[in-house]
Amino acid sequence: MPHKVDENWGFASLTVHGSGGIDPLTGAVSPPIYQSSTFAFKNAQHGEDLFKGEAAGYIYSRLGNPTIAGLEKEMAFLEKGEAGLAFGSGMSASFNICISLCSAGENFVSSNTIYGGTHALHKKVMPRLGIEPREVDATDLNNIEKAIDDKTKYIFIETPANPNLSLVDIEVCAEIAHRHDILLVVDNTFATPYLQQPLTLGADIVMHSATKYIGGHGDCVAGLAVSTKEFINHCRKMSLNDTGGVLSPFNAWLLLRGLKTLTVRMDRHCENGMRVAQFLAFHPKVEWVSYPGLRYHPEHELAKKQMRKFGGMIAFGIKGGREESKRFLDNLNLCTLAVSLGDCDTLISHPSSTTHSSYTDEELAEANIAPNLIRISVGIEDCSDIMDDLNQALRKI
Ligand code: LCS
Repeated sequence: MPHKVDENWGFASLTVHGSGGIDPLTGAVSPPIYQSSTFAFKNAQHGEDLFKGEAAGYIYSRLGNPTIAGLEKEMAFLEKGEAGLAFGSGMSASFNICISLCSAGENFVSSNTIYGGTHALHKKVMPRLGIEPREVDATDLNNIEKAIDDKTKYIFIETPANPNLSLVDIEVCAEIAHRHDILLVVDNTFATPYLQQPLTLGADIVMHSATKYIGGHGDCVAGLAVSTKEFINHCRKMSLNDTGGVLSPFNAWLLLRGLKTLTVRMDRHCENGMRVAQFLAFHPKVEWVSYPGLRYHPEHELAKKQMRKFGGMIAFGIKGGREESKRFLDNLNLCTLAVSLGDCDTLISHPSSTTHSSYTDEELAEANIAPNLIRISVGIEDCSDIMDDLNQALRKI
């Protein structure tokens, strides 16, 4: 069934028709879910050849699966990389990337403003494997450069960062990495490939918690990475196949379905995000707002340079203390009080007591995660309803 995808199409066309496209066997427009753990060999020799890598084909779904392969190909396409790799969660992606690049006795340098689970992976898990995490304030790239030594294997950044929406200059960071002959890994979860394509800015590996905007509907946990064929083969064979944190075929299908609407969802998230950020910025009960689209955001110019639009994530602080924040959150109706982000539904949370509770108070201060920081993942509802809900809850403080 011919289905030619032209790489020069616009992003929306690529997400709709992407390389996970029409099934060549049946013409099914929605990709089939190969819900099979194992794949029959034609004969004993075929089994041996597949294991030796001398024949192409599927063996066992921990090692590869056609539905998952469709997703990996499509994601590589959208991130403008050579190959993709799917994982059972974003954390599995982070862990497997790390152990593919570092061995005991080596280190990596990371921004200190990152998802709390990634911070816990760095600080609690990797040292037990003899791998040293060096977390620094990456809003000043001199700190990154100073932390690099001859045992450093890669730099890890999240931009925009969870939860305070600070930005790191990907291009400059890639220059630093390459000057030291090491790799740059970018967590692109907040931006998605529609808003930002780190590989085109010089990064070597891009990763996602696909649980978020890629899936888009809050119905599956998943991770993705895109890089060169060489790195992806290495990560698959030297780490993921043996550690086993793979995605299920059904969840791969959910992500392929999510990708079809990525562009329209992101346009709406961005439009609502900007309006909610402006509304909060002028609200008398709000102390501060961090949204890359606001002119006074410290990295607004950088956001314009490396992002297409500014996204749907906002951090803000309420005047007063923890009690005022709790009263505000407890009075919301439309905005759902929950962790995670990137869903159609507006989700709101207090990171320092939830997603970022792996940080000590000192680490929170160093990472500029304020005690009154509230994070909102602006959904795709009618924006006036989101703002009305925020307004009525703010008025109850
Ligand atoms: N990277 C970023 C930027 C994230 O926000 C998350 C999860 C991960 C990686 C890990 O991905 P997962 O294993 O959950 O798919 N962030 C969450 C958050 O902010 N609230 O709940 C999960």
